[in-house]
Amino acid sequence: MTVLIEIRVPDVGNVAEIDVVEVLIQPGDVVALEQTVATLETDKASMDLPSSAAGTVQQVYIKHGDKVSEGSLIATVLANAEPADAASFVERRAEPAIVAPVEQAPLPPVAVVTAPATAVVTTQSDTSKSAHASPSVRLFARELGVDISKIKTGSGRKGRILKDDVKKFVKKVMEEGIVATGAGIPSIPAVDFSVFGDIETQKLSKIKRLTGQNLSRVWLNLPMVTYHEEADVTEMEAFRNALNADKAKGELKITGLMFIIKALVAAMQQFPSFNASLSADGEQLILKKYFNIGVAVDTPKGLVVPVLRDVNKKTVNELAAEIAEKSEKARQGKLLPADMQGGCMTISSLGGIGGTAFTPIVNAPEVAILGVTRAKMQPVWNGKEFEPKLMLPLDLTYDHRVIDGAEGARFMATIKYYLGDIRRLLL
Ligand code: CAO
Repeated sequence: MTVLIEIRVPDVGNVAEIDVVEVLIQPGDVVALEQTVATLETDKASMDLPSSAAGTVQQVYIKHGDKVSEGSLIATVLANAEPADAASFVERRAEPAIVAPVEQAPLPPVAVVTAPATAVVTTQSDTSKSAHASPSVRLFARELGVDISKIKTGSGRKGRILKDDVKKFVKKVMEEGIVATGAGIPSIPAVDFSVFGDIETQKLSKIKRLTGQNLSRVWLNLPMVTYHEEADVTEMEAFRNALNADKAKGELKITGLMFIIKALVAAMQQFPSFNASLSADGEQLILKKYFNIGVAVDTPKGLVVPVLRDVNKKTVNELAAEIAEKSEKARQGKLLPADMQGGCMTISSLGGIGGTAFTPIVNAPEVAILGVTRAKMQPVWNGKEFEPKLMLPLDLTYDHRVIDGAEGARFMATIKYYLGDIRRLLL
């Protein structure tokens, strides 16, 4: 037999007006016996109102901010009961129940019973040492391992801490944990720098904050190795200068980067594990059949990585045009999220600025990144004499879970081979 049980405010002493500070159920919810359905508060006490029946909530008669008093109807719960129990419920019925008819498909006979709830009451003097929160919220915080006293103020009336405040606190700690402390790694202590001299505080740009989170995540998750090499680009540079000399004034110039991208893709075609990503569980390698290359672009607001698609199908001139267009868009902050997705490997070129070597961080879930610094003329021994050669420093960082050292070295040797004579890219 099904019975409709009313949950009412129990005797809480001579209090005329009790505030409803939180309603934790809605029609259709399944509640367990003793599960908290609402939190009520008087000037002196806070109380969790438990459900006096297990079943499905039919109707809720209160909302946050309402005022109730002893006997006020809180909700009705449709519960299954043995006939004997139902009879005793009906006998226990204390007052005429004012319940809206239950509108639903034909059901077994419904008996309406009133089962006064026994509220769990906490006086505020009991909790004066701790935070302003109801017992159910305290319990919820304890279950999550949250020290509720760390939540300074809540969003409820008079700064009461609500369940949502606990959830927000956990979310914040998790996010900060990833950035600041990683997996239980001690955080860097806060220092009051103003003690040592004048300071100014600037908010980090959104790009820097997001990049920072991503880089910290990669740093903590990937075992990375960086391998350094130098490629002889003397002939490539001569060819590039000849190409640019042929270009009309104002026409887009070719930089070494376009050839480096081409050489990188040729190497990826020979070493498929560089054009891959690990599955989330780390058990499988997902091999990609397309060749999209991300190019790190320095912008006033921080680093962004537009992706050049299907690089294997594009000419050097097409790549030059696309890099010019996308880096300009990046610097104007006009890149769309889709422009930065789908990369297979990234190139970070600092060659226009300088440098001899650096250790770029893999743009996971990619498995490797190629760093480039400034080419410079060097005397290179050819077995008989020193020859002046333009040497380009390259830095390959890879995820050691996917790529082993020998493979990394062979991959780099392949890039070097193509850059040494870019005609080989035609073969
Ligand atoms: N060696 C010597 N000269 C180089 C060079 C290298 N490795 N790379 C570029 N140059 C030269 C170019 O030939 C060009 O010379 P000219 O003006 O005489 O033609 C000049 O430096 C400027 O090049 P550029 O940087 O404008 O062009 P690019 O195609 O090489 O690079 C881009 C384009 C978008 C990658 C670059 O502008 C950029 O933003 N780089 C910064 C990337 C970055 O911040 N990486 C760090 C990420 S942290 O991991």
